[in-house]
Amino acid sequence: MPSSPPLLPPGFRFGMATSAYQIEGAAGLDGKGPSIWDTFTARPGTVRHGEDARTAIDHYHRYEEDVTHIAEAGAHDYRFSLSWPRVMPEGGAVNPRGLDFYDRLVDRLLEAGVRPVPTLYHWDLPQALEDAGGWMNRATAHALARYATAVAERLGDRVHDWITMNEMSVHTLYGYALTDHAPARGLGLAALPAAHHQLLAHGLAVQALRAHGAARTGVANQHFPVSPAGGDPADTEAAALFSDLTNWTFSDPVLRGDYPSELIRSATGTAEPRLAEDLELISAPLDFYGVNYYEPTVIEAPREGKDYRGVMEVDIPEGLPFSPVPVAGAERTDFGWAIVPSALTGILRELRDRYPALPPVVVTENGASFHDAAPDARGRVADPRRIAYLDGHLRAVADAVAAGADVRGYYVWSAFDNFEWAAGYDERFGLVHVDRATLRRTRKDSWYWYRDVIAAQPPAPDRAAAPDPPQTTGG
Ligand code: GBH
Repeated sequence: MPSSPPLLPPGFRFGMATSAYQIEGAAGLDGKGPSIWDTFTARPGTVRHGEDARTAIDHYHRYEEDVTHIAEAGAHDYRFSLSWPRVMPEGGAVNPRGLDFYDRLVDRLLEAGVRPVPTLYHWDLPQALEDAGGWMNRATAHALARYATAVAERLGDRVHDWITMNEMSVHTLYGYALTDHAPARGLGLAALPAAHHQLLAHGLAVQALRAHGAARTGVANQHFPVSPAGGDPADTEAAALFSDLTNWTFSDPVLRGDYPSELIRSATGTAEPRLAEDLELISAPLDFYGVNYYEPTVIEAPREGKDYRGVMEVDIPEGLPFSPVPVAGAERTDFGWAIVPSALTGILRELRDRYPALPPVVVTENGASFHDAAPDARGRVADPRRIAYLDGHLRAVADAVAAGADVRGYYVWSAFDNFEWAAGYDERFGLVHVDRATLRRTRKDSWYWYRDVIAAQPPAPDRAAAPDPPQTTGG
C-alpha cells in the first residue's frame, strides 16, 4: 500500500453507513412493530447459526457512544436508515415514540457536527404490509410515500439530505426472486412487479420529501459491474441479460425514464398508460445518485453438464440463461467476495457514459468483511486487509474523478460490525469492532486509518460553516 493517503477533491464528503435492522436491536420496544426480517429470522435455517437481530448491536440504547465513534473519525456524513415498522408499526398509523428515537439521533449527530443522511427503506418492511402483498402490491408504494411524509414532517427541519430506497435490486433478487433474504418469496422472474413498485415508491418518496423541504434527494443502488467470461458471443449475450436484470432494471427507470428492454418492461406487470406515467414520476431528476459497490461479477452462458453450485453466496436456480463464475485471479475478503477496486472505477465511468443526465454520484456503500480477531490485551484490533481494501477503493474513486466522473462522496460500509442479514454476525464490515458477548465497541486500526485519511484531505471551502448547500463559499 502506498504511504501517501488517497486524495479526493476539496469538498468531497467522507462518511460511514449503517442500516436500522442491522444495528438497532430494541425489537418490539417503544411500540415498534415486526418487520419481514423478524419473521424471516424466526424461521429455523434462515440465518447462519440461527442468529437474529433482536438485540443486534443495541444501537437503540448506545447511539450516543456510536455517534462519538463516527464524529471523532472526522466523518462529514452519516448514512443510516429509519425503521419503517418503528415509525409505523403496522405500516400505517404513526408511533410517535419511534420517531422520538430518530429525533434524538439526529440532534446528537448535529451536535457532533455530522450531517445526517437517512435512508427511508433498507429492506425492513412492516410485516403487516407484507401480509397485504408486500412489494408485489402497488399499494405498498403509496404506503411508503405516507411514511416519507411522516418522517419529513418530523425531521425535515434538521435533515436536508435523504436517500429513498436501498438496493432495490438486491431486495428484489434475494427477497422476491430467490429465498435467501426476507420475505423469501422465490418468485423467479415473476418478481419483477416488486422491482417496479419499489421504483414507484422511490418516485413518490422524492415528491413527498421535496414537498417537505428536502434539499438533496437521491437513491442508493447496488451496482454489479458485469463482464462476460470469454469472447464467445453467447457469453456476451448472457452477461448483457444479467446486467439488464441486476443493474439497468433499477437505474434506467430512474436515470433515463425507461426499462432496459421490452421484455422487462412487460414483465413489470403494470400496463400502459399507467406504466408510462409511473416512469415519468420515477425519472424525476435527482440531486445525487448513490452507488453501492462491493465486487464485480463474471457471467458465462451455461455450459452443458457444468456444475455452478457454490459459485455465488446464494444459489441461482438451474435453467437460467446466465451463470456467474468466479472472478479469475482476484484476492477475496473473508466473505469470499472478489477484491477488484478497478471495477469501481469502471462502473463509475460506465454510469457517466450511459446516462447523460446522471447527477453527481456518491458512493453510498463500499467495504469488506474480514473475520477480525477480538481486541488484544492492549485493546487493539489489527485489520490490515480492510485498510488495504478501503485504500484501494478510495484510489479507484480518485481515478474515476480524474477520468471525469463527478463523484462527490464516499461512505464506508460499515461504521460498526453488525447483523449481516442471512450471514449473521460472523461477517464483520465495521471500522469499529463490536464484541458479541458484551457489545463493547473498539476502534479497529482501519478506524484510525480512515480518520487520518479524512484529516489529510485538502481543505474544503468552509465546510463547517456552510453545510447547506455543499458548494457554498461563506466566510
Ligand atoms: C449491501 O448489500 C447492503 O446494503 C448492506 O445492508 C449489507 O450489509 C452490505 O451490502 C454488505 O453485504 O455472489 O456470493 O459473491 C450488498 C449486496 C449482494 C453484495 C451480493 C455482494 C455478491 C455475493 N451484495 N454480492 S457473491
